[in-house]
Amino acid sequence: MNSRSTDIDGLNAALDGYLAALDCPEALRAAMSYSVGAGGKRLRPALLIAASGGDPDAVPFACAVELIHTYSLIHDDLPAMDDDDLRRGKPANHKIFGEWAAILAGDGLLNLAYEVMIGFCAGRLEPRFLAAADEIARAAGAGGMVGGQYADMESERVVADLSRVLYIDARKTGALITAAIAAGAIVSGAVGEALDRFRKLGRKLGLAFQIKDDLLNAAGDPAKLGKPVGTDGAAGKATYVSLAGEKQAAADYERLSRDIIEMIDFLPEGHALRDVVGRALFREH
Ligand code: GRG
Repeated sequence: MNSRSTDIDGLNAALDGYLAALDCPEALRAAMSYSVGAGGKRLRPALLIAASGGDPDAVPFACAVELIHTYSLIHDDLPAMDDDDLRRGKPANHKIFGEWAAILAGDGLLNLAYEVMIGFCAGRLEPRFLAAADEIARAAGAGGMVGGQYADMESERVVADLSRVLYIDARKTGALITAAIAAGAIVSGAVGEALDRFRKLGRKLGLAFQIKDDLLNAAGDPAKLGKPVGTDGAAGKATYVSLAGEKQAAADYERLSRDIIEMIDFLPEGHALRDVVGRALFREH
């Protein structure tokens, strides 16, 4: 077993433990556990743990980021939002449990993220842990992911140009990826300019991740992705790929990837973040 699977196994065990410890209706726990356990790349928690240098104190924050990410996917798939039937290769949460249960499962996961972070901080009272929780909370909220999703939903009524698409991508997708990297660095004690370097890396990686998502939606393998492709084009959705064109978007992605590889040069040889960033850039699903 390599260090990567050990990290992810530990993370999955911690997630299972938090879910099992909830004093809640069994059917709600089942709906929450269904989506957390449905697979997924665990990219954000892997980035967080790697950016911390593998600090075990990063695990609760890594779990919180994955819980927030999973809630956002459940809500995003609802008929009132993207109306998707498949997620992570399985039926979307509301397809199994129904709409109101899926809404509450998402709410439960979001709240659990804060219970995990605040519970951990309360037991330690160290400023770096509070700062990591603050980083994640702000990225997940109206100034970050929720605001980005709002602007994205609104785009059905507003003509979106590239600057609007970049605004949406930086918040809807980029904010949580940036916060994952920054929170990991904060746990490891990074402050000031050192922390800023991690944030800049997160912003670039967040944009690259979204462009790759758009490229995969345009021409990826549905079997590998676990969801249909071509949905953005069929819905006439404004994305980086639809506005810049597939060829230009692919070229921009190459350039961004090269910039990111240069940016991670500041990390010591063998630092785990190099590997996780590489995996994020060269993913096929
Ligand atoms: C509902 C508040 C709210 C926000 C939703 C995450 C999100 C915001 C929407 C998902 C729509 C989407 C497909 C965005 C593209 C980028 C993205 C976040 C893809 C999913 O992340 P992955 O590929 O998923 O890391 P896994 O399943 O591997 O964890």
